Amino acid sequence: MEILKVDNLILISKVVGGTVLATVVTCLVWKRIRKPEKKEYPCDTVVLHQISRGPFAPSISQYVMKLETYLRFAKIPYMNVHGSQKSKKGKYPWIEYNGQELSDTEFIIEFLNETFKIDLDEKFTAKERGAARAFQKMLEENTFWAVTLDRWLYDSKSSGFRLIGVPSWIIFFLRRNVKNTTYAHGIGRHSPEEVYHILDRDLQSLSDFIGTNKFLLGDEPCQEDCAVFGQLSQIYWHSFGNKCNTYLKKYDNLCNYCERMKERFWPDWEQCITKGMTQKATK
Ligand SMILES: N[C@@H](CCC(=O)N[C@@H](CS)C(=O)NCC(=O)O)C(=O)O
Repeated sequence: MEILKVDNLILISKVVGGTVLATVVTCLVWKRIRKPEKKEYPCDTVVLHQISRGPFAPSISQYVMKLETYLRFAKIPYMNVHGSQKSKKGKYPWIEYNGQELSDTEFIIEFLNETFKIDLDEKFTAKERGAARAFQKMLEENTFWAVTLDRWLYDSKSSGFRLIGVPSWIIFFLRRNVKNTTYAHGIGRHSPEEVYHILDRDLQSLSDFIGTNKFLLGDEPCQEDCAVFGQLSQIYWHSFGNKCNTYLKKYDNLCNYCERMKERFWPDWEQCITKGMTQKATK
């Protein structure tokens, strides 16, 4: 009799366990194969997918700032879609154009230049273009990581995360992700003092190069200014009380550059920010 009871219990737990497992597997497979509903967007308009507007600049993402500034500079018709959906490569921003999805700001800009027959650098020499690209890449591939560490990891109060409303338990995982990524990159193995030294050297060389120019290469902006502005905008407006801002403030010409780029391409800046999360951005 007792043996029968135990047998029944084993059978019941096997059935329940199997059902739960099957449900979980079905949900996971469904999630993977299910295609998100395709939305209809206007023809010949770039749909720029980005996260919500930022507190003191239109985005907290360097690359969103870069791409949206480029779209404005190139006068390409675009509309914003704010949300948390990342590109197929797991990053943002990304775009849709007449149904085609593209990710990575460099590939996107190349595609748009070709599609709209645009060359924002046509009046510059090959040597100037080369220098502009080198500075862009220094900022995007090196300075960016110092700023990432300053903003998301060195600040023990996580002021940036808290200001934009990230829940505490998510902050833990995000900080861990920054730690792992920067360690893999290499910069995360340095001490904070060394990282700030790297940041300062980059900013100093950019400041020396720009000198009295209004923009990166002279009195008129070039395509690479969009990326340079994207990176500097985060140090200038989104340092969240941390240290990297104090390094930028040492260089008057870089601060004036930020203000100049804002004036030139973002006349609607005030409508595109949340003023420290105190209001909804209207644009
Ligand atoms: N090379 C990429 C970089 C984009 C990028 O790193 N985006 C960040 C936001 S600033 C991102 O998606 N981070 C989320 C993640 O890596 O999971 C581009 O130019 O688009």
